[in-house]
Amino acid sequence: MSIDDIKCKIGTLAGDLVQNGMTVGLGTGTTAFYFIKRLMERCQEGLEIQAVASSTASLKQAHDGGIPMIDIENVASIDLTVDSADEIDRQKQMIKGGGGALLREKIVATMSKEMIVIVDETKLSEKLGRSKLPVEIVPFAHHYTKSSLEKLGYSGEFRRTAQGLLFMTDNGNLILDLKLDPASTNPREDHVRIREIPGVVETGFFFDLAQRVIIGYKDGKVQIRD
Ligand code: A5P
Repeated sequence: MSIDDIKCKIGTLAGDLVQNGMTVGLGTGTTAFYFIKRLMERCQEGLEIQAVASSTASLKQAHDGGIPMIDIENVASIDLTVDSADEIDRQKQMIKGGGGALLREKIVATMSKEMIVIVDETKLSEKLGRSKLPVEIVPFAHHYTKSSLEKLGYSGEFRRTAQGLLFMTDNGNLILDLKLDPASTNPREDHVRIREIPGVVETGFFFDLAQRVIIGYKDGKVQIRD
């Protein structure tokens, strides 16, 4: 099975778990795309839900596909959020933000009674740190923020668009992709140390948010970790 077929399979499966009346949080990325696609189909078949998006890209897909979208400012809590990850370990700790939506994704996940994470097997990790760690940083004095992180031993590059411009998040911030070393990475400690720098808004480490994890394998099998 191709990775794209796996993403479609687990996204569809997660879409089938949504129930009438729910307020649903929509993740971002190439896997969440298939979850949103399935919800679009189900809404056309009569499913009644309302949804909030974790990015302008997901908002556009869902809105264009006929999913009733509501303003997050009018939501007290979300019943179920489905999103993917760049890396996830056995304790369900994650690195997210490969698509640059980590801040909104974390807020939406935090507002949710349940978060289901859908990943293909390539995202499974024994020890986080294989992927770069996206860190959202305010544009003001971003070079100084980067050098402050370097002094703490965290180095990386600002993300750029295909045209070579600085990538800007939906919140008007920048993404610094930090290179980690799995051997020396201590996610909770690193998260706190990085967050202490004033220009840092949020890191791509996600702790204690994922409840169920749906894993799709190349041989077509699907595993659910509760
Ligand atoms: C978006 O900012 C990310 O957190 C994504 O959820 C993560 O990068 C996984 O994306 P894919 O499903 O595209 O691999």
